[in-house]
Amino acid sequence: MEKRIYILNGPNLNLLGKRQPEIYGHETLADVVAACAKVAGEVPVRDAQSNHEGGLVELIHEAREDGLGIVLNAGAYTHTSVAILDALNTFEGPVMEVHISNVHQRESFRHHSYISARADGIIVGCGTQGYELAVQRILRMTGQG
Ligand code: CA2
Repeated sequence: MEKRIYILNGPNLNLLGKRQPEIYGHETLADVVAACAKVAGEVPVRDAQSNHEGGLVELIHEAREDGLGIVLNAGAYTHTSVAILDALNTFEGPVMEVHISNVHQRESFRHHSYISARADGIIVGCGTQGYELAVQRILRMTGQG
């Protein structure tokens, strides 16, 4: 079965490029996915966004079947969700945690991440380029880049 790189986004990230550009930039989620697909080259990408915690858990379960690796920006669930951490712990490939903003320069409730305990790498504060860097890292970790 051909494996895919999953690019998963959590709540409100469907608004990327449409609100708060001073924090999250001008690129839309579609722009971000297109840039990731370019970096991934021959390796297919599967992108999805959910505003629901259970939706993200189910997408991670899907990745258990054919995921080469997961790039995850869990949005605000990063700071609250043991369920997403538990799901990630059932996935065998590399997991890259991405945050567009530098969460460490923001409110203290954004400084802790449940995802980080499982993530193989964490990219924060690199804007939407962070997703491309994460894809590049998954390719390298899986011997394809
Ligand atoms: O910096 C990030 O990528 C975050 O994961 C974004 C989350 C925030 O809760 C995390 O602490 C850090 C919020 C996503 C909201 O996305 C929007 C995008 C455009 C406009 C409004 C919200």
